[in-house]
Amino acid sequence: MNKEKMIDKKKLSGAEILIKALKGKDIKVIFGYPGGAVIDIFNLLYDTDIDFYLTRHEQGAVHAADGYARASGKPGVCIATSGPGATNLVTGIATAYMDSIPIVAITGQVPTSLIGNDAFQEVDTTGITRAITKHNYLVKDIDEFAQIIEEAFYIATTGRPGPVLIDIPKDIQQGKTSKIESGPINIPGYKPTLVGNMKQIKKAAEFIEKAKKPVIYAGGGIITSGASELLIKFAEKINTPVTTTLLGLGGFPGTHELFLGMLGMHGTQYANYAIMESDLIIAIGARFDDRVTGKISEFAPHAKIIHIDIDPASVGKNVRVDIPIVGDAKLVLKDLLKVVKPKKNEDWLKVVNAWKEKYPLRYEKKPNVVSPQYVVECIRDITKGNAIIATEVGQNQMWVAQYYKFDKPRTLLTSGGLGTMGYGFPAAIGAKIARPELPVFDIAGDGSIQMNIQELATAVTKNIGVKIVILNNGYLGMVRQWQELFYNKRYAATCLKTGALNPNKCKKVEMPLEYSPDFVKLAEAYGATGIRIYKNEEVKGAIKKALEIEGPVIIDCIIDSEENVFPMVPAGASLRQMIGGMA
Ligand SMILES: Cc1ncc(C[n+]2csc(CCOP(=O)(O)OP(=O)(O)O)c2C)c(N)n1
Repeated sequence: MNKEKMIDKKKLSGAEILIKALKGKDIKVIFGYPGGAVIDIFNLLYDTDIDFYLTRHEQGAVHAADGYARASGKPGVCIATSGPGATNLVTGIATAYMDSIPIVAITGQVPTSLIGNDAFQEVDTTGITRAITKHNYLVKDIDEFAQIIEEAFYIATTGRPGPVLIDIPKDIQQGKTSKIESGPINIPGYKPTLVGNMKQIKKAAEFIEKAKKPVIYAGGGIITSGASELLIKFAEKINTPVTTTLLGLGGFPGTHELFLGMLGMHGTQYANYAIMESDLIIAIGARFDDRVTGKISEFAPHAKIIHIDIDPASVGKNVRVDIPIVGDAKLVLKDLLKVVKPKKNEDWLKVVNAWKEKYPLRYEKKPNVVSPQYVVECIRDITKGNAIIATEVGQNQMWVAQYYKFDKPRTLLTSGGLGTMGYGFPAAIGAKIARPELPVFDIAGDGSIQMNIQELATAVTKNIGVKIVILNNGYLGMVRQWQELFYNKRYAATCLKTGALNPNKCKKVEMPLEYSPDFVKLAEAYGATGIRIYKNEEVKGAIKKALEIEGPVIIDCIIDSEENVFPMVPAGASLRQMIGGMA
């Protein structure tokens, strides 16, 4: 027997099997937080060359794993202890689930003999996460463990990707087995369809040929499947305008002449008009979310719909579909390109381009404050788009979507489906670790950034040079905007300034001393750099200075308290009913 076989015959503990499997999968980075129920795993991690990042909150760990996965295309791995460690992962797992991000979350669990006994730090982790994971496992038999890890990574990364959780009781981590290798994967009922049905694809090509006003509507699936290049070829071959969802941004170049920008609630007027006039929508890797469709019964009233998606459950779920095609976006586009005839669409493009000219995205530069849209434009100009931008949730996120022209896939990290405040900063940390050569920004609101601000300690101790740009309006801005427009300016519970028990006071306080916290001092308290700016003339200098500093920097931009995101389709209205577009 040769030496390798001898080692294979050896018995390993559950914790050893896990580490061996992670190394075998070339996992280089893990984010997490320790505790008694995972101490055996940490004890072994200590001796490996896997880079472990100790975040300051488990939510930070799971978002960082998510940001790492979005930026790199590889699965993100995070680890937490049982009970409160596991529950702190929940928001991040749900965030990844909604946006189809491959994550493997590892949690410790009390020993099998105590499960169900309300043991110390026991929660039913698989029960809690069942609805927000693509799949989850409670390891009950150490002999099955190696196979479970293999399956978990397979499920997380294939088909429509998503988070998978493995809950590992302490006795499984400590027990020993000689079954340390996984076998071939055969999961009954899980066989993702990758290649689209050729008959349907040919039918789609016929529809495209006949269409007079086609629009391509692309989602995050384009980025997941690596189909961006093919999408450009496809759009150019049939000369069809392209609009994307929030998660699809970067899947088609933001500077391309066929690009219409994002559609939906805060989409461009021209993208929404194009959809409403269209006679054929070619949806690729998008799921017709309500933020996109507006009032569903009035969505695209004249259009036939071709829907290409890897997840059969998504096809036809929200809208009626004329040609469903289940398959991987890249493979389907490849086949479609073979059969579709070139097309000019001159008349239609004339109409669309006229809308583009008549209703551009526009904003006003006000004196004595920083314009948030201008900040976004400056970051794009200075980095020439060679950067990764994470966002938080709210107005900050929508200004990024509108004004940063994403040219490349995997350069925007944002919580689309769940809309998780606090996502951006830890995700930016994960992205900077995945792509250290690129500048990474988290564009934030003053509300959202406070949800995971503790990760500044992670960034400072590991010298992760993420630049946080706070668009500081002293409000939970997006909610305040809804209150202004639809609730008669009753700013209930959205003012973040000091002395604001009476909401009306919020309007009167002077900037910036009444803001709490002082983000510059806060940066300094963590050992980072803080810069505050009050005027547009200071924006470029601050961004350049932040980029020159190696470590993490906060730029606190004082913006107009009542700046709004326009245009806007009110919730539940039709895409035609856009308000605030400055014609
Ligand atoms: C965890 C979480 N809690 C609450 C919300 C609801 N919500 C959406 S946007 C928003 C306001 C965000 O304010 P801020 O971070 O200051 O950003 P701004 O809109 O001002 O740019 C809130 C409270 C959410 N999306 N996520």
